[in-house]
Amino acid sequence: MEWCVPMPKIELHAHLNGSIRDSTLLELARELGEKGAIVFSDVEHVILKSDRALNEVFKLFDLIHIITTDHKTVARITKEVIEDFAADNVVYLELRTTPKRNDSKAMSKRSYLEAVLEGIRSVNSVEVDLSGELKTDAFAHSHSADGLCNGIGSKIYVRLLLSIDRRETAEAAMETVELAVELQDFGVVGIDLCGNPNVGQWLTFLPALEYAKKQGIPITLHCGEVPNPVEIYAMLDFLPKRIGHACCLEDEDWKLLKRLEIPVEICLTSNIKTETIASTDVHHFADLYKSNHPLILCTDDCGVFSTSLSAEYALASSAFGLGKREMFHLAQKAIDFIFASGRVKKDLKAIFASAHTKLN
Ligand code: 6MZ
Repeated sequence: MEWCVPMPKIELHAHLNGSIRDSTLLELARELGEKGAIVFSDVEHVILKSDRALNEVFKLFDLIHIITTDHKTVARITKEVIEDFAADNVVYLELRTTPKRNDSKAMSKRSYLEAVLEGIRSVNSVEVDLSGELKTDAFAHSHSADGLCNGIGSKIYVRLLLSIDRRETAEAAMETVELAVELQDFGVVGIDLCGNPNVGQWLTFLPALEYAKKQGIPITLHCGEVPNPVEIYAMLDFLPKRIGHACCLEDEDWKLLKRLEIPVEICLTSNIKTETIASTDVHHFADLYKSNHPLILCTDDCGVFSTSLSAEYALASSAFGLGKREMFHLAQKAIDFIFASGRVKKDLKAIFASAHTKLN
C-alpha cells in the first residue's frame, strides 16, 4: 500500500493535542520532570501506550494538556503537526483545537490561538497557505505549468476549526464562537464540538452553536461516539455541516443521516482502539460507502493512536477491499466537504486532477 503515501490527501478531523509526536511529548515531559512538576517515570509508559478505551483517552488528554499548555509549546506542536501532515502528502488540513484559558500561564483563549497562528507561520519545511485568498494565483501557477502535481508535499493549505470541549460552560463556548467569528481572516473556518461524550449536555452548547450558525460559521459535531439517542437525534436535527464518528447510531438515526446527507468524518483506528467499534468487519464505513453516503477518512489523533492519514487509507483499502483508484476518488471527494472557500476547492480540484494524470 505504498501508494497511499504519495497520493494527495485531505484531513478534516485532526485534533492538535492528539496529533503530537511521541518524541516531542516525551521530551517535554522529561523537562517538566526535571523541574519537579511531574514524575517522568509515571507518565512515560502512559504516553507510549497506544491502545486505550475511550475514557482512558480523555485522561491522557488531561496529561497532554499539562505537558503542552504554554504559548511556546503550543506554537511548537502546531508547527510540528503541520510538518508531519505535509510530509504525509496531506494537501489540505483542517486542524482543530480547543482555545484554552490558563491563568497560571497568563494564557487566554485568544493568546492560545495567537500561539497556534505563530506556530503555523513558523513552518519552514513546506509552504503554508493560511488565509487562502492571497496566494492562490501563485499556487495555481506552480501547479499548472506541466500538468504534474509538483506541489504535493511542498505546499499545504491549513485551516483551523475551533473546538468547544464538552466540559466547558455555555459562556466559554460562546467566547470560542466569538473568536471564530473574529478570526475568519486568519484561517479559522469552523467550529467543532468535542470532548468526552459522557460529559456535558447538548443544551449547554446549543446557544453558542446557534450563534455560530447565524454568523455563517460551518459546524461539525462529534456525534454518537457513545449511545445517546436523544442527543444524537438533536444533533442531526441541528443540521451540522459534518459530523465526526457516528459509531452508535440506531436504525432511525441512520435513515435520518442519509436523508439529510450529512457527511461523516470516519476515524477507523481511533474507533477500534477506543473500542467504540469492535472491528473493521462491523464498521459503518462499509455501509456508508456502499450507499454512496458522503464520508471522509480522517486520523482523529495520530499521536495518541499512532497512525497517519496514509495508514488510515491503507487500512480502509485492505479492510474493505478497495483499490488504488477507489481510494484516490475517496480522497478527491473530500474536497466537496471542506469548510474553506470555493477558491480553495478549485485549487484542490486542480491538484487532484494533475495527480490523477500522474497516477495513470
Ligand atoms: C472526542 C476528542 C477525541 O483541542 O486540546 N478529542 N473528543 N472524541 C475523541 N475521540 C477519541 N479526540 C480528541 O485536542 C485534544 C482535545 O480534542 C478532543 C478532546 O476534547 C481533547 O481534549 P486540543 O488541541
